Amino acid sequence: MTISADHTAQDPDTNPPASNAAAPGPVPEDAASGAVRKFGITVEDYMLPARHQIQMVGPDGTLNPHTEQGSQPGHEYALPGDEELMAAYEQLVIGRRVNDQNSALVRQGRMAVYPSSHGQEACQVAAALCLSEGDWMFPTYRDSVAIMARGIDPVQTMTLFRGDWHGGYNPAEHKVGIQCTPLTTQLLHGVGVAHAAKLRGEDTVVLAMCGDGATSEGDFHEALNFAAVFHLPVVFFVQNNQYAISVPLAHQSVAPSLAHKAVGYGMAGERVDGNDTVALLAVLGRAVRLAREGSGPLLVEAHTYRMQAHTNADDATRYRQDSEVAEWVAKDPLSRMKTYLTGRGLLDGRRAAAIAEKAEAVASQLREGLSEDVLVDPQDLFKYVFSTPTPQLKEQSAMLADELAREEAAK
Ligand SMILES: Cc1ncc(C[n+]2csc(CCOP(=O)(O)OP(=O)(O)O)c2C)c(N)n1
Ligand SMILES: [Mg+2]
Repeated sequence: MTISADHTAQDPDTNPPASNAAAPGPVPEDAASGAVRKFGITVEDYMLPARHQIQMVGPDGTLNPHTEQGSQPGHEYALPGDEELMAAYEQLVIGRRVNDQNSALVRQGRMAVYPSSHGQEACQVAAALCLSEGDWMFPTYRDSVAIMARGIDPVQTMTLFRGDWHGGYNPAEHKVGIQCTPLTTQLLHGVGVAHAAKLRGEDTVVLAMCGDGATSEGDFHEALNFAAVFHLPVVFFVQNNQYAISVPLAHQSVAPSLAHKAVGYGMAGERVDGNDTVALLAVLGRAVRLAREGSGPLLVEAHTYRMQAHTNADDATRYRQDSEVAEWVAKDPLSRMKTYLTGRGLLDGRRAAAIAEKAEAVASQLREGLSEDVLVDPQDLFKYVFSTPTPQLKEQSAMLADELAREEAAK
């Protein structure tokens, strides 16, 4: 396959120059040609993911020799700093505790549903830590831990899963989209925000998150293509946890990897061990940096595993073997990071105990904050959809009011 670096050599009749700021216009001296100069590699080698997943710390918690980290020219990664690693470890411990606490709260009936990211905490934490304050994150329903690691109050973060009518936090204040359940819609929201930021001349980067199953949605194609054509500062972060509920990835895609999909849109892709926090910080950190410098969008695929059921409403034993789960438990992101940091002399028993105490405090904050029942007015369903309700909504609202009144009368 040969990919031309010369994006300006297009037929001017079929690709007329931009006539206004909203049109994509000719791609500037862009990512691809810039990368060719910057990294001294071909456009093809820039856009295609490295031949192997990037992995810096192996499952046993030891640092891989530089030559065995999966990097190659143009795909080279620096080890993150000690402070960043320790901040990530703290969030990993809190994230695991929150995942397990919430699963218990669901069983007690204090949360309606919780899509746990147990096993995916490295992805969650790195997604939050790679962003600057002015950047935006667009999460899925499984990304509560990432939202908390970005600094949003734990109880506010979980509001949606209590069955409340609203998302709990103000997206504009925190620069975090509401957790999306309709698959992949958040990628389009993220691309829209990136487009607006670019038109305003801001240096905002958008991290738009989705799962492996979501890459089968039409919205995935539309978001990636729009971002590439408009040369937007978006990092698409795909957490490939191997399943879309009960459907394994092999039934959805036979691409060499999901990261390879990037090249079809004219953007760079990379794949990384999604249970290696160190590699994730390095790979996502570099992707965000490149996007901010004007590279256009990039796609990062993290190979990870959902160690628990899809949600409390799912029985994972019906579609996967215990032996498969055990294989991934052996690659656990948390114990890996603990061994690595302890070996480096950055983590000792005292520090680990202090971090565990913080995690306990967050868990008890959740138990307390989620202990009261949510009081919802069923009419709120209709109130905030449009500023002027449509005739259909008015009709539905009246039907509901009538039904509730009859129920009340029958008591
Ligand atoms: C548009 C749309 N179609 C179908 C669903 C039902 N659904 C909910 S989660 C899910 C699987 C998604 O898998 P993936 O993207 O891999 O994310 P994961 O749950 O593994 O994090 C499906 C099909 C949905 N929520 N939205
Ligand atoms: Mg999945």
